[in-house]
Parts: sequence; structure tokens; C-alpha cells
Amino acid sequence: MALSDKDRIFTNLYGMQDWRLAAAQRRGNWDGTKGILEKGRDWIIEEMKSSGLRGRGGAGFPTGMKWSFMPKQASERPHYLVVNADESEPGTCKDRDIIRHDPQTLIEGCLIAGFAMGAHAGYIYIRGEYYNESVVLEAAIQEAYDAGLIGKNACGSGWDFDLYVHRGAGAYICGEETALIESLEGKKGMPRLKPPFPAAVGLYGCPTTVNNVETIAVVPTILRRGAAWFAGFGRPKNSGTKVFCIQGHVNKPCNVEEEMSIPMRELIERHAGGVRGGWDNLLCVIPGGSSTPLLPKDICDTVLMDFDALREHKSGLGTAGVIVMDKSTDIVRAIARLSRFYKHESCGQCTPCREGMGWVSRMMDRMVEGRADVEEIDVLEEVTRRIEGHTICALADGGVWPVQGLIRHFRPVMEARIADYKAKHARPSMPLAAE
Ligand code: L3W
Repeated sequence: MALSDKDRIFTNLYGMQDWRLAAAQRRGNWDGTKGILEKGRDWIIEEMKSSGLRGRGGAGFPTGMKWSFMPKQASERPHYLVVNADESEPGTCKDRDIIRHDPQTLIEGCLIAGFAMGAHAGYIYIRGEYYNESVVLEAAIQEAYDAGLIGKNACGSGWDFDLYVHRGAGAYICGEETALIESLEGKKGMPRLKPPFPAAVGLYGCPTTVNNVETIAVVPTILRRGAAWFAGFGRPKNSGTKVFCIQGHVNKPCNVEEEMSIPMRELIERHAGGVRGGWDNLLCVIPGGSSTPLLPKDICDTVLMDFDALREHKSGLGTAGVIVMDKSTDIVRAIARLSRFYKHESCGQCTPCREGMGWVSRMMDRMVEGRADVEEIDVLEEVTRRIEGHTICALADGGVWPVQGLIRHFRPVMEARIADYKAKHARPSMPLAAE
């Protein structure tokens, strides 16, 4: 069953209505926020845990648990909330629509989350390319300040909370939470080793929680409508509603908020007008942004769109950037293009990523031509295994998983291409001199 309009958290995802504060309040934003804060930190965190909300930025880490890692005791070190609005994962464009069309959902969420983790300041790190969105966000924040919703004695709650917008400068790696923190501090965006996790040592060495835009923006509605309401959607451990970004070879690309665990086929057919040329013309789908391995049609026929169902098929929900590819796709070339992206975006700090992604990218370029030996497919696979799990952050993992997915599901296509190249470039046999 599809999510009904009354259960949608993002009531202005398509920008059909005004994004400004007065209109947002008419849609229900900032309703009873003071009352929510009065219930206290522990109640908010427990409610978030009961809701089952898992991070919407890629990793799917339980949000309530993450907030509970922030120190409880007051100390001299300030606490910080950081919102990851870097949204650089290819295939992902949901946070952009939340920010430009429904910014008060995020701002209200920041106040509540900041309060729950003892933070008087929040930083929203927005990708530099989202210039227009940052203008809307700044204006929406100013409106919230002017209305007394944030700032000193936010919402009359007695809690002071300031919110700052920081624009990135076009580096994918700055979507990784510790690289983002480094960048916020004015340094080059290079990931830090974890542990210590940001909750212990984050921004300026202080306890920090980094959450994705969508994760924070759904918080007020969850607390208004109740954890049980949110947990009622999807499956256990995969609950709630989710904004999916559906693109590629579909008839009507779109962002849509749907129930978690909706079957992939239903999601694509109901909301994106189906696959170009019909479902049978489907080749494969990258389900959760470019870092998640592709799934061939036979799996797409039945798979559910949630963390655990996609994990069972060695892929993931990631950012829910659903990239649909029909049979016209040159799948080896498509994945080679992704390899080039990750090679380009490597920060260069870890040798397996800096050198390995270049190696993978060059091998993939040869696979596109078929200029390789069949045994090199195994070498390529082996190289990806040497990279995976051997770096400070997950960029390299996300860079090699698409290649592993290609080999897992499309090895015959790679082999055929190599055979084809060999047939075309076979040396003509030399006539013997005596003949
Ligand atoms: C305290 C512990 N905190 C974990 C926290 C940690 C982080 C969160 C998840 O990668 C994924 C990656 C990409 N004490 C903790 C703890 N935490 N254990 O929980 O941590 P982790 O390490 O599982 O993931 P991560 O490093 O945050 C994120 C995938 O997302 N991805 C990437 C998307 C890219 C974007 C973008 O557009 N910029 O979103 C897509 O699939 O591959 O697996 O906060 O601190 N014991």
C-alpha cells in the first residue's frame, strides 16, 4: 500500500507551496515545539530510539543511539550539532529539495536535536554547488530567528540555540563526517581515524553529532505524531518513511517520500512512470546512490527497498538514490565512469585508495574496450578486495563496491567484450616464406 498524503512528513517536497515561515507554520511546522522540549532530553532520545529511525545519509546508523553517545554531564567543552548537507553521492538529490522547499522542517529539527544532545550551536554544511539552496536556507534561518523560534530562549523554552550555514567547496570527501569536520575547522577535508568518534572528539575537539539533512528534518514530525506512528511504516529495524530519488531510464524521474520497505518495482512503476520501454526492458538498478552495488533485473523484480533487504543482496539502501538502467546501457562503461569519479575524489591520504582507485579506474577503462585477458577480471576483483576495508574512511569501499557488483552480476558481459576485442584484433597468420 502506498503512503497516503496525510502520512507524508515533507508536505512541500515539490515546492508547490511557499517555503517561507508563515506557510510552513500553516503546514504544521513549529507546532508545539516548546512542549516537545519541555519533555526533556531523555524523553526525546528514548522516543527517537523507539521510532527506529536510522540515519538517512548512507550508513543507516540508529539515530537515537547516536544521540545517546553525546556526554550527559555538563562540561566546559561545548557540544555541537553538525548537519551534513553535502549531498554529493551521485544519484542523490533529496536533501536539496528539503532545503529549498521545506527548510523549516530542518531548522526545527536542528533545535530539537541540538537540545537533546546539549548543543547550543548547530552548523549546516551545505555543498557549495547548492548556492541557491543556501540562500533560501539563510533566509529561512533568519525568519526563524526573527520569530524567536531559534536564538536566545528559543521558542520560549529557556534554551539558547544558534544555527550557522557553511558552504563547502566541491569535494565529495567532505560528505564523510570527519572530513566535513576538518573542513568546517578551516582545514583540508581529510578524514580522521575513528575511534574516537565525533561524539567524543568532534568539531574543535568537542562532542559532536553529525546527522544527514533528512534525518534531522523528520525529527519534529516523529515527536509530534509519536514514535509508534513512525515505527508503523516499513519493517522492523527498517521503519519509517523515506525520500527516494528515482532517476535514469524511467519515464518520470522524481523524488518521492514513500514507506520504507516498498518493493523496488512498485516504487519505480507507481512514482517514476516505470522503466523506459517497460519493466522487461530493465537491465539493472543501483539502489542507493553510486556507492551501492547494482542489482540485476531478476533481483529487482522482488527486492524491497530497505537497509536489510538490500544488504541481503550484497547491496544497500545508502542514500536511496535509485539509478535505473535499461538494456541500452553499456554497463561496463557506466561502472568505469563511476570508478573514475572515485579516483578523482580520493583525498589521497590512504595509499590503498590513492593508488588503488587509480589502478581500478585504469583497469576498468581497459575492460570497457575489452583490451584485457579474461584472468584480469579476477585480478581486478582481487585489487578491489585489497582496497576494501583498508582505508581510514568509506570512500574507497564505496568506490570498489560498484566494480564488485559488476563482476558479480555481469562477468559474462565483461568476458564477451574481451573475446570480441581479441577476435577483432587477432593477428593475421603470417604466410610462410616458402608458400
Ligand atoms: C559512536 C560508535 N558513534 C558508528 C557513528 C559514526 C557515524 C555513523 C555511521 O559512512 C556510509 C558509507 C558510505 N560510537 C559508533 C558511532 N558511529 N559507530 O555512526 O558510521 P559508519 O562508520 O557506519 O558510516 P560512515 O563513515 O558515516 C557513511 C555510504 O554511507 N554512502 C555514502 C554516501 C555519501 C553521501 C554524500 O552525499 N556525501 O551521503 C552511501 O551508501 O559508503 O558506508 O556518524 O560516527 N561506536
